[in-house]
Amino acid sequence: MTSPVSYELVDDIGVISVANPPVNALSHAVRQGIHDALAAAQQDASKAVLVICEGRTFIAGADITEFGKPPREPHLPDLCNTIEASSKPVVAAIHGTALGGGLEVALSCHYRCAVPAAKVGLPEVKLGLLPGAGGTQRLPRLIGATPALDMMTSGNPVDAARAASLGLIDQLVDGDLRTAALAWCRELAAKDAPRRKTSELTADSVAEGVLEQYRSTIAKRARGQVAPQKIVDCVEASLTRPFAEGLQIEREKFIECMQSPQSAALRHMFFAEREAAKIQGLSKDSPQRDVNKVGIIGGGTMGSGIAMNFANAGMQVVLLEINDEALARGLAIIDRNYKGGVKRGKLSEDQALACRGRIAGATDYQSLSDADLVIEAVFENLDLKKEVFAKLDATCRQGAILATNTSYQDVDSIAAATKRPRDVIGLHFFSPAHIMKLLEVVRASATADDVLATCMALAKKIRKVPVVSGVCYGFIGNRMLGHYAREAQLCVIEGATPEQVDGAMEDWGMAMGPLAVFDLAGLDVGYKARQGLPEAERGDPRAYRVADALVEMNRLGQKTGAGFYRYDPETRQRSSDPEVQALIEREAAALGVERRELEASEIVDRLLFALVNEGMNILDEGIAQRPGDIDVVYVYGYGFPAWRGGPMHYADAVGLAQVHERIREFERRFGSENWTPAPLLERLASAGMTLADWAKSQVN
Ligand code: 3H9
Repeated sequence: MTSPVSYELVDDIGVISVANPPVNALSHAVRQGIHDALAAAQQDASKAVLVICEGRTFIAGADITEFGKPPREPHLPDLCNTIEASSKPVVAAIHGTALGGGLEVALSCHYRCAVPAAKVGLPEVKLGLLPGAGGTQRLPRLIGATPALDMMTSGNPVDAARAASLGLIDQLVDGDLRTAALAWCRELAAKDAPRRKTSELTADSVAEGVLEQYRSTIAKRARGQVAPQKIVDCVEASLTRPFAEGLQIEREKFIECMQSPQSAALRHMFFAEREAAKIQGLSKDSPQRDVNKVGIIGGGTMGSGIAMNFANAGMQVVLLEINDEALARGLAIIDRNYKGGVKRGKLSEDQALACRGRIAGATDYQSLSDADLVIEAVFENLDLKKEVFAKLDATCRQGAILATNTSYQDVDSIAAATKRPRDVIGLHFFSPAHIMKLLEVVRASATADDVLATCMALAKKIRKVPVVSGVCYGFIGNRMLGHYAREAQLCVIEGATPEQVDGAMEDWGMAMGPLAVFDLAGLDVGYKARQGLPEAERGDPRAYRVADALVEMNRLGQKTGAGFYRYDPETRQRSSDPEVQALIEREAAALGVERRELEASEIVDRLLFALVNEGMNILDEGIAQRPGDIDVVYVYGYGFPAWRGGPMHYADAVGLAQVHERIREFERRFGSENWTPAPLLERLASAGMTLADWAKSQVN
């Protein structure tokens, strides 16, 4: 087998070239190749050694697919030490992204240059890990503990200019990287430049209390997560211990992280997100349609947010409203959002102006006649949506993609309102649409393959994470949420306070408890959705008694200052409300429910296993392509903690037999109407299989 690493002498410079597409990950073969090339360079006539990569990027890190497999020598930390110990100066030439182990390789080199468009970072924390090849020891020594902590605990890369200002990059080079890097190597060799070993530097000490400050900020920002705290421990070692000892500490903590369920969950999410972009039965290079001009119907909070996504990606947008007044309101929301973005430093004033300039307003359907994609974002009413689609059918050019942003409605019936159902698709954005990453792409029964492929590619262009869903009430996310919401509210009726329910879920890791989320979204949203359904399809009526009563009292949530909680008008801080507690007790008494104490563990299991059970049905019905897709929906759309890996990964981590047993117990206690184990769960639990095994068996 040919090595992904080649070595050649170019005049008197030894050039180690890595070619391991797509991202030059440090597989065993790459580590071995660099190791062998470096050994050759020690023996030949080279005066300096250059490490450079082919393809789109410098080394983007350790090969994540090798994690969990038996480790093979040369190990990366040893390879980094070998690079640093080279008898000849070693220069890293960076383009694309030098990430994780890739940056650790560069940190072990004696000099680093980069193209201005390059980015460098240590993103291990996003995989529940810490830099494990000397990064925690070398980076603080090179650039100081504070910027190193910022980079490592956030995992966010910095651009080349910032890296240069930090002293992480020595030279920014214009033009061809290889040519410039070779010239620099010759220059260094000619002046017999020293081999600068990062490990021999002393990290500047930090002011007292700085590390503690990081620990307490991280405890809030990365609540429940282990890796970022261990990164602070390692940086502390870099300040107080000799390099070799620090390396040892890093190794121990890296292994602890690697074996942790948190890292398993985050690594699962890394691959699940990428897998979700792939559509079963559709090849990677399926034909796509051109989309340059996008029409949005409805300038409410949702439509305005959706419009911004496309304008931000450089596309022309027309926002359509029913009259000038409504249009002015929609455009004002957009102006406000852009202003907010500038204030928060998300984009510059010029960028905001340019994006805003791409959004035009209109009140006449004719202005959508040349749009390539139209997204309807009007009220959640099936008849109204059908009316809109009939108009679009009459107005839009042939070949235009017609999308609905419905959260619940039947996309097949919406498509049937047109004579071109092949062009109709669901694009379900999440609020606030210009910020939330998730996009459910709803494939209706007639949706053409090229329409689906176009929308998946577009999602990436507008920086969303797309997940394909089949047609059903609520699609993947909201259909499951119905069951989670039911249990949250039944727990309240049975005896828990809203604070106990939300507190249990937030302590477990959810970004926000369910009742606080309903208050944020507006209790009228669920109310209206329920009213639109026949009574038999509204679910357990006991669950919604309190929410319905709150809406009827005009307590709609945050927007009216009160819902399940009361909200401070200034800070939006929630506080409990005795009036709500009295209402809950009245409703429980009216239902004949004898209230009791509920343990946090019961609340957590009921809410999460309600999600899992419905997720199993969704998989069995083929609504979601794979368990990982459901996890992506929940992590990116519903505040599910990534370090728990999404509900389906969590079920695997708990053990499907145990989940099944607990659901059976709930069935005995609470009745089979809400708690019947999903057939897929029954099958997998009795076969002793995991969902991950099942997903693999479905592909083969
Ligand atoms: C580490 O380094 C630990 C060390 O400190 C210590 C070790 C001892 N490995 O994202 P894309 C695949 S931890 C294996 O769509 P983009 C990816 O699955 C690592 N595979 O491209 C996908 O495969 P497919 C620290 C990887 O252009 C394909 O490459 N490094 C890896 O949007 C394309 O990926 C990181 O965490 C990998 N490391 O973004 C960096 N990376 O086509 C992780 C990617 O089959 N990677 N693949 O679906 C990234 O952030 C992005 O991939 C990157 C490119 C920005 C590089």
